Amino acid sequence: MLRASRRRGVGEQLAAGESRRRALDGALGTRGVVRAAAPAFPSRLHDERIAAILGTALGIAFSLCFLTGLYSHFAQHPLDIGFLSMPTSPAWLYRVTQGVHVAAGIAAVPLLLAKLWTIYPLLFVEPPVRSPAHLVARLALIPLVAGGIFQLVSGLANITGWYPWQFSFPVAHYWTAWMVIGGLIVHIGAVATPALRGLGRERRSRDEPDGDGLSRRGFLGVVAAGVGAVTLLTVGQTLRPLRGLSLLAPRDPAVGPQGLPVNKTAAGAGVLQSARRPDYALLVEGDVQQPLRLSLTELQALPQHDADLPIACVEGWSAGARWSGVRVRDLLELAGATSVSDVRVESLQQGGSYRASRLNAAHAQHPDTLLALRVHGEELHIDHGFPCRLIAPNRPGVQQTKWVTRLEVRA
Ligand SMILES: Nc1nc2c(c(=O)[nH]1)N[C@H]1C(S)=C(S)[C@@H](COP(=O)(O)O)O[C@H]1N2
Ligand SMILES: [Mo]
Repeated sequence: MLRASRRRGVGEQLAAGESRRRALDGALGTRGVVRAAAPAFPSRLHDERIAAILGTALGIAFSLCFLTGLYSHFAQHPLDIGFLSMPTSPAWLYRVTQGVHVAAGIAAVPLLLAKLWTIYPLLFVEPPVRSPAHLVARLALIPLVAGGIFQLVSGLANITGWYPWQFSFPVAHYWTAWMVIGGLIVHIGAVATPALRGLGRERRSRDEPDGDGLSRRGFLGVVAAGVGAVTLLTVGQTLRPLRGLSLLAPRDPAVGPQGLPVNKTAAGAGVLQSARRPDYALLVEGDVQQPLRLSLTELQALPQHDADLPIACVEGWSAGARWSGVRVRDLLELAGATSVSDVRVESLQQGGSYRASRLNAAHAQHPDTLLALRVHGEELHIDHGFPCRLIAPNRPGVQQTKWVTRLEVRA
């Protein structure tokens, strides 16, 4: 389908080869370099303009992934220096940034495949290295391409809950992101000139002699349709109105007990028994004047407040809900915590990375930061954190700790 040669005379083919060679010469700053390689790659789609358009789209997708990913990283590993500490509003911020992160990563898959196909003839340029600058540009492709493929493959595996590897996904995903972005910056420096030329060049499709296979515009159309399709078929996991279309998404935001997805179940966390024990108690301890030990009945007797807040998982799904329960700040006040720099929130769950989380001062004092006892007017399902779970504005799902049993206050 992508083959440009037809039953043509030898002379014609040579002539066509000659013009394609010129086109490839221009592609990506390889002027004069691909001469030897060009005739082996006859498709007119190995083209500077296509490479530039796909490269721009991919650069945007990777940059969105990087920035939203950094935000997610620092939301989970806060620096807490002045303005860098995580804000409590807007409450939906993390939901949007992480939705964009995963959607941009998914959209990058067809873009990357198309881009690699467009430029792969450049792997065979002669000589392979022309100058020190060219060597650096080519070496930068290793972190960019290998790292980019790793990010997309491991990210997709992560959102589908598939962990076939031994390494820690967040750590590997974070450090590889820096490699990719480093490679991307060098790459942009190396290809800026030909890319701008490619983008600025007039569309030549009209004077192009008729060939077989896809036109440039047709090829870009197929790629755009692919990007649109994977986006529409997955983004419903966070954009509720598109839920019905969301055939490829790993999560349906409305499927689960009480109409909410569950990430870790009570059975998976090993709390089926401990969460239902009649002697369950919530402890409020640490830098407080009056440590508290509250039974579930006592928690239920405290003033209850509502908050409409989303669960926004790092995996890119999110779902809004109406929670009600006790304000964390009321508990802090009750315990006589006069100054609070942070609060460690601990679960009944014994092991696992997400058995505890931390509230910064702003989150701890926010009126919507609740130890929720109910959702949508019902007692919490055990998989959603019964007897009580943390819910607070603008936090990654991993920090909305379930089956909470202890708050440790630090002054
Ligand atoms: N104790 C505990 N709390 C936890 C988790 C966990 O593994 N253990 N998973 C978190 C994650 S990753 C998410 S996305 C939310 C999901 O909440 P839900 O299962 O009620 O939808 O719970 C969070 N709370
Ligand atoms: Mo999550």
